[in-house]
Amino acid sequence: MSAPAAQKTIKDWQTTTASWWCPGCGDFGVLAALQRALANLGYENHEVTVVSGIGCSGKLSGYIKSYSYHSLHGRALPPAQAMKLANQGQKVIVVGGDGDGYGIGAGHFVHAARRNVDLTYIVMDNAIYGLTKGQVSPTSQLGFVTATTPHGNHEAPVNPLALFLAAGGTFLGQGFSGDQKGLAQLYQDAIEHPGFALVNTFSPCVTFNKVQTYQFYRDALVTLDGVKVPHDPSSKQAAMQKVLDGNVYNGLLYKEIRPTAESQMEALKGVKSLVEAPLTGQDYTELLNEYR
Ligand SMILES: Cc1ncc(C[n+]2csc(CCOP(=O)(O)OP(=O)(O)O)c2C)c(N)n1
Ligand code: SF4
Repeated sequence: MSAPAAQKTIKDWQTTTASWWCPGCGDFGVLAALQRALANLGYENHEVTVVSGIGCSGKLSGYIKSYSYHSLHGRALPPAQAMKLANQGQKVIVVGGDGDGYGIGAGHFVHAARRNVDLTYIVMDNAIYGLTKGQVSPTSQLGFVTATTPHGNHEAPVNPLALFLAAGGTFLGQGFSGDQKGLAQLYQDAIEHPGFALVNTFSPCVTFNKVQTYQFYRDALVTLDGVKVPHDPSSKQAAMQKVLDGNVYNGLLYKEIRPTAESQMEALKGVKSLVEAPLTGQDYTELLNEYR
C-alpha cells in the first residue's frame, strides 16, 4: 500500500519571484487566499493553470507555483477557455483587474458567462487602473476623482454581479482580500464548481484609491452568514435582488448546476480532452500545401 500523499500547505504554491506590488496592496491577500484554497483542495502544482490579463492584478500569474500564462489586457478569458477545452484535466483559474475584465474585456466576460466553460474567474476589483497609475475604471464610483476624472467621475459604474447573473453565470461569489478565511473558502467553492465561476474580490489599491480602503470595506461589507443575513443562493431571483439592493455583500450569492460547454461539444464526446484524443490518421498535406 502506498503512503498517503502529504498534506499540502500554502508553501507548496509559493515561488521565490520577488513581488512587484506596492507594500500593502490588496493583491497580496488575493494571492495568499488562492494559494491557501489550492493547498486545502490538495491539487498538485502541475494540475493547475493560472491565466492573467494585464494590470497589477495580472502579475499574480507570475507569483504562484503552477502553469501560468500572462496574456493581453482584457484578453485572459479567450485563451483560458481554449486551454480548458484542450485539456480538461487542468484546473484553469483566470485572474485580472476590474479594468481588464469589466472594461476592455467586458465582451469576453458576458459570453464566457453564458457559455459556461468550467473556469474560475477572480477579478481583483480596486475600482481604479493601478498599473497605469490611477485612471478611472468601470467600477469607479460616481464623483470619484482620478487622474482622468479631475472633476469627478460622471459615468455610472458597471454592476458586474448583475451583469454576470443576467448573462447566465452559474457561480457568483464576492469577497475581500482583508478576509482571508472567507476568501479562501469562496475560492475553494468556486474552483470546485463545475462551470464558469466568478469571485469579484475587493482588493484595495493603497496607492491610487484613497476612498475604497481596507477600512472602507470593513465598514461596508455585509457578510452572508445565513443567520443575521439570510440568503438562498440557489434562487437567481434572490441573488439578483441582493446584487441590486445597494449593499456590498461578502459571500456566496448564487450557484446553479448547468451543463458546461465542454460537456456538450460533439468534438469532445467520447474523449476526456483534446490532448488525449487519438490522431484520426487524416492526411492534412493538401490543406497545409495551400498555405505554403
Ligand atoms: C490593449 C491595451 N490597452 C491598454 C493597455 C494599458 N493598460 C495596461 S493595464 C491597464 C489598466 C489596469 O487596470 P485594471 O485592469 O483595473 O488592473 P489593476 O492594474 O488595477 O490591477 C491599462 C489601461 C494595454 N496594456 N493594452
Ligand atoms: S498601484 Fe495599486 S493595485 Fe498596483 S500594486 Fe500598487 S497598490 Fe497594488
